[in-house]
Amino acid sequence: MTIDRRSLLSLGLAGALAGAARPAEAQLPPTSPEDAVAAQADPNHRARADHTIRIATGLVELASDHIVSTKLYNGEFPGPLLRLKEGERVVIDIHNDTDTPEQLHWHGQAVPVDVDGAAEEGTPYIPAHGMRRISFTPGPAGLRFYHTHLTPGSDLCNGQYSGQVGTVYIEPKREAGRYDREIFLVLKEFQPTLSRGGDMASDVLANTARIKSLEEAGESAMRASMASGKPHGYEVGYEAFSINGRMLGHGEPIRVKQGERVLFHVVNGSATEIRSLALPGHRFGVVALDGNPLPNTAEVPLLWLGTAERVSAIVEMKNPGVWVMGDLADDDRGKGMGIVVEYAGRTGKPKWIKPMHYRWDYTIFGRQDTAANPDETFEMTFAKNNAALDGFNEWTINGAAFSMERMVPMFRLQRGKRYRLRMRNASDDIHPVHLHRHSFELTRIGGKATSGIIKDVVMLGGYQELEVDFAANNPGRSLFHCHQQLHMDFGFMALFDYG
Ligand SMILES: [Cu+2]
Repeated sequence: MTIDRRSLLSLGLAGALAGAARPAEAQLPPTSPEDAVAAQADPNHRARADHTIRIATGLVELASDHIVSTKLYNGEFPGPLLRLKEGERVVIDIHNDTDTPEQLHWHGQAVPVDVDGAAEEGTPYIPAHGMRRISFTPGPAGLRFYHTHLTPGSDLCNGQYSGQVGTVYIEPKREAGRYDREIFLVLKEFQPTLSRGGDMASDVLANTARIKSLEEAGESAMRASMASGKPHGYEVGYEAFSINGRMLGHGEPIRVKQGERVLFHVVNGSATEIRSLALPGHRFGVVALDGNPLPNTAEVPLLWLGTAERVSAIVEMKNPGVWVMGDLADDDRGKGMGIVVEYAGRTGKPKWIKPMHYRWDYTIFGRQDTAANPDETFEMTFAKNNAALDGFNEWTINGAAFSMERMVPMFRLQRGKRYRLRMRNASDDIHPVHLHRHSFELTRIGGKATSGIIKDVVMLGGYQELEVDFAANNPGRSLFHCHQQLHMDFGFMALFDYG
């Protein structure tokens, strides 16, 4: 999806997206005083939705000879780009044409529990062959996204293994950085399969210092499991990789002109994978992480994104040619993880040059000072029980695996207070951890203090520590979880709650 902003605006993007709006098929009662006021102020307000999303099985043409069948939003991959305005209430109809109940999660937005899209928090399901009308006030501004929020477990046809991912852009009052046009890229794999042990990228994060006690705990648990005859727990791999639903070389190239400043909004829509992205001969001027402007807009040679992370970066087009913008991993790029960038007037075979290895360091985008002390700090230790659940790894937070049967909040908060999460990873996996309905500030990574970086997903390295702060300003249940689908589904979740 190459978006030329001016031409889309002239075509009326909002109109195009709302084109599917129809009279309501089901009227839900107002769910909040705000809703009631909106309904009274404008009786027509609830007659039409601003956007309609339909969940149904459809086809994605990754290449002309490679077509997959999976669950999609509005029959497309990615789902429609929803441009919302910060603070302007929207009404959205979500139809579920499948045989199973669904959840649609508004990732990165501070919305109420009844619309957030997580059953664990209490959001009602979108019933099979039914619909839900929801309404919320978008925010905070910036690059967000929406995706399904189920726990498919071993069922690799469902949850985020499917094609249920779409981008949200909430227009900020002020755009970060000067640019000529913007392009949205959704990185996504298809056709998942289970394997024993994996090849998950591990040399991703800059801080390589490991915490001795975490390493000893993790390694001794693993040794004991191996000694008892257990194989490695299952991991997921993929047959096909794509950007915006097309394998490398099988979609339209991104056509650029020399001297253009292109703002790329990159979403990692993967269920399980950490992704990299490089454009040979060019650098990325990172202006936002997870949609939020940064204290420092540093230039980097390539991007690393954990599952569900977003990076917005400006690339100055000053190296004419035909290039492959793609993943560092030759296997994944070979199976489609890339897109061609073509300068005007240039032809020929797209060129890939392997970049120098580069490790991701969040702190270069932050301030080098120490955040103010929080009101309270919660310690969280993450651990793996190798192959403990029918061959799948079980994941625990402070010794407990999450269970849908006994959904007791692990952390009770008080509204208005500021909390610190001190996360300790007693496993060698990288965990992209996520907190629903709140943004957090990175305050310490690998022993290094930082401030000013606001995110909703952050990668925690193997046997490392990380601290984030957040304000309890959006009451109700909020789900905290690892965004790696296999980790989340097999225990790596906890609930926060406050009134
Ligand atoms: Cu994880």
